[in-house]
Amino acid sequence: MNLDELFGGSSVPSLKIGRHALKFDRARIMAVLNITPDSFSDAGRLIGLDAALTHAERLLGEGADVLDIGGESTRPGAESVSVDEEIGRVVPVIEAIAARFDVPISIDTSKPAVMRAAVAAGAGLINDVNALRGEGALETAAALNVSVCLMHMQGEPRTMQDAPHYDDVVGEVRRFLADRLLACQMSGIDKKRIVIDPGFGFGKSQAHNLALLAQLGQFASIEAPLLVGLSRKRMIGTITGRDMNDRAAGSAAAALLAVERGARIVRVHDVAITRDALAVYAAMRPFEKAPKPTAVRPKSPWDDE
Ligand code: PT1
Repeated sequence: MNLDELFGGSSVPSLKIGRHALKFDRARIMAVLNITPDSFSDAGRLIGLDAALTHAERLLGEGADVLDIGGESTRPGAESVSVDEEIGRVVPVIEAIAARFDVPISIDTSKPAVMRAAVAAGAGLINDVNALRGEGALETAAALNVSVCLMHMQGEPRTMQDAPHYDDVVGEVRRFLADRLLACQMSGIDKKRIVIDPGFGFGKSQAHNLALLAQLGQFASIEAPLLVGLSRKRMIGTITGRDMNDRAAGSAAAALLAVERGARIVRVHDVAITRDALAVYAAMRPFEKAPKPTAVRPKSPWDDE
């Protein structure tokens, strides 16, 4: 037995992101860096780049393990942007971050041309809310030889919250992710490079989101690291009654619940508070005994009729 084995080094799973390895000896924090007109961009782009770099530096100082850079909003009702616009937003930021910081970079996109440009600029993980279902996306990701995050979404961002419907949300999302995982492997993507995500808020009612969170353990049967994005979402606002910029505590609680149920990566805006919440969990973890038996499901105020 070598030192690595003694200390769990070689037995801990990890995810390759470019020249980095994201080690899952604890839950990892993916910090959101949105490059959209309502965030850092401006007509001239220079001030925008500077603001984005300042924010990236802050996220890293607070303990982010990965930066997820996105140039197109995918929140409910969002309109899509052109390929050129998206590349123009994200590539300068990725290049600048890759040049200045030693951090794994993820690109939040569904467009093959953006994937290529972002990877050339320094991204090592493709985070596609469309799970590589778009024209040419799967082939592009496979050819780029990078890691990928496959997310479940019912419908498309502009209309996905109109009337989400499932007979069995957990079963259907799990089946979808298992199918996409297989499709990726058949296209030549190494299974070790694939992450899955149930897609909180993407074509889901409050009850759907809560069922997914409560039963996140069901995704353990898919042998891929689980990523969740709950940060500042409407789901948290509905529970707490708080608006977007006042959801950090609720989001940290949700992230913690997800990690307790098996999530390996949490995609968040509020890195410092999330890191503290996860540190409490990591400190407690070694003292755990056998899992508690599951109680009868109590009634939730978010139950559908
Ligand atoms: C996510 C995610 C993402 N979320 C991954 N990528 C967004 N892998 C962008 C709301 O209900 O969960 N996983 N990229 C942001 N999208 C949303 C969706 C933001 C819903 C807000 C809501 O408020």
